[in-house]
Amino acid sequence: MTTLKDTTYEPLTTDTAIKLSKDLQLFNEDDLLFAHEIGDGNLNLVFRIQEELTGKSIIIKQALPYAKVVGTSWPLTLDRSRIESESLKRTYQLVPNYTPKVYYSDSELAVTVMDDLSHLTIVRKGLIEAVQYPKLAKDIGLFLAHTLFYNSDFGLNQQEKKIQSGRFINPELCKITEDLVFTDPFFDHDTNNIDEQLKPFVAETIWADQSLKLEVAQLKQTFLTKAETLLHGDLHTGSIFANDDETVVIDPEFAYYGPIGFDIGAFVANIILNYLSQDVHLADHPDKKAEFQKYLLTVITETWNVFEEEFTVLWNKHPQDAFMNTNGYLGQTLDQIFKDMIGFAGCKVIRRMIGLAGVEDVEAIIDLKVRNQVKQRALSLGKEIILNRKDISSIEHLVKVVTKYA
Ligand code: SR1
Ligand code: MG
Repeated sequence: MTTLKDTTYEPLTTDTAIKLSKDLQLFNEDDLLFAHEIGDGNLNLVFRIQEELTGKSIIIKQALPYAKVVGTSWPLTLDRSRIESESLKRTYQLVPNYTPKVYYSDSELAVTVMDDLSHLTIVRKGLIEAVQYPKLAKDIGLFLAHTLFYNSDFGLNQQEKKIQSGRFINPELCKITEDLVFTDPFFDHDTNNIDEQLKPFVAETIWADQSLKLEVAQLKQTFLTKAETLLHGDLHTGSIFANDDETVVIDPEFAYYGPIGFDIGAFVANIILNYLSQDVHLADHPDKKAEFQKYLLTVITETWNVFEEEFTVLWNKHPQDAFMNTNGYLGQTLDQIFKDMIGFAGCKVIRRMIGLAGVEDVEAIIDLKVRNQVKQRALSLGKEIILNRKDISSIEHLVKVVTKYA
């Protein structure tokens, strides 16, 4: 019998997704299964397969040979599916509580079959609704410390790290980040998505500022060359599922060996954007707004503090380099990660305001004039933290800068 998993690449349909899950014996042949395509990201198909009687369910994610957000005119490698499943498996070894389990992956079909996380919500959606996730900051801080440390030369055998980094060469997805995060938003580029009313502000504040461009050039160079650790590569709040008790990180198709500060900066940037958007979403509920924005600021500080504390514990517990007990080395390393993190957060804030892929937190603001005001504040904030990142001395200092823009 020919099973689907023996065939060559074709985009799945709900019927073929059901067939694949039966071929893989994840369900019985006579089970009554329902499939829905639930993908709302920029790139892939995502099917939820559920058995009617028991409610048992799985997710089948399949890469398309193009970027869904743009269409077939933007071809995109299917190898990202292999990268994603290998990253999920590696991450599951390190932090199983924060990672979906992969049941099957196939680089030919570009599919990854994994845990269904429908009992959780996407953090971006929850934050827009002003839902507080009590464990989010601690969990993400621990996730970051363990993944970033144990995939780096500080925590992984240094020969093994070189071999591992070879499996995560991800040129096409890195190119997306190089263009959409570090280049296009800083020029009048046709991938940008900018309302005409906002354009003069962008031209003056971002495109004409040579000192900003000089800093972004350095940050881009860091992204291009600093192969410190295996990154998630796209750790925004849409890549995190959570509820009161659990936090799970998904979607590492942008995984590659890059600078430690990058994932932390991505997460912080997305919290900042939600913080700014709440000025509008919660404008009619001032007490709730104050409380929720305070919560968001604690997410930023707690995430960094937990990351720093845990990274320090791991550094002392499992050092892989003879110099790691040298006085000052840990402090210097953390200081550099902190400054990189702030710079990357600034670039990510700016790209989400004027680049190809916006964020719902801000795009959901219906009144265009009000939305543009929020975008202006975000752009100014992003610019300030990029320019001043070397003088921002602590996470509390960063938070203080953020509060100026609310
Ligand atoms: C063409 S992909 C656009 C964006 O979506 C992903 O989530 C990444 O952030 C990428 O830059
Ligand atoms: Mg994604």
